[in-house]
Amino acid sequence: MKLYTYDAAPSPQRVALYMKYKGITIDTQQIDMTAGEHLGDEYRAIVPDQTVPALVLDDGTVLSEVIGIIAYLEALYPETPLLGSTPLEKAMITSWNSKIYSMLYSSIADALRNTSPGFKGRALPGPLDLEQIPELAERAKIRINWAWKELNRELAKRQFIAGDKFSFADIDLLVAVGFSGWVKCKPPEELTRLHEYITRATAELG
Ligand SMILES: N[C@@H](CCC(=O)N[C@@H](CS)C(=O)NCC(=O)O)C(=O)O
Repeated sequence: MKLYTYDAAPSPQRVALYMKYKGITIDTQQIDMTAGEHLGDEYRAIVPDQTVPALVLDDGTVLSEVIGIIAYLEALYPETPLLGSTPLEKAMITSWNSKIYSMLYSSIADALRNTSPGFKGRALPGPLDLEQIPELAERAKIRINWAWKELNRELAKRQFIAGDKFSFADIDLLVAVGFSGWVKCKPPEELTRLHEYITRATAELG
């Protein structure tokens, strides 16, 4: 199998941190997003979604959703589980993965892509070219700030976001914290539980 990725981008970072934590190595090719390589014919022929990361399996199957890539790798490398072991752990981690995606990734991406000149005409990732809607960026910033408060409240209940063990949902959240810096919406200092959590979860990554 082969992984197409771009180290500087947040979705690829989620896969990279997972692989590092698990000690997995895969034949990897960087797709230079700044040069628009992901939009070129060559990459589109391999990955019609035109996004990174993408894992191409030996039978030609293309996995272009981060959670699909992680589910596949987790089944191949079950040691040190990061998607949970018990039914409850699995349900909690999957739920938080989805929540963090909608609360944070989609709103941070909206804030970035609806204002940045580099994303003019490309307000969403993927093959559909759409114009920017600056009002969506304003709404997105409200959603991001609300998400930090919600997460700070949730973290009163648990050590890690989906339970008392470090999981892939924590990788999702740590990468989202970094990504939020791209739109100057990092978690406010006064959310102390969230900041303590960031320190604790980052330490797990070694
Ligand atoms: N469906 C993917 C989306 C991945 C995604 O949005 N990747 C971004 C990089 S972080 C991308 O490829 N963007 C393409 C573009 O900006 O045109 C997921 O699992 O989250």
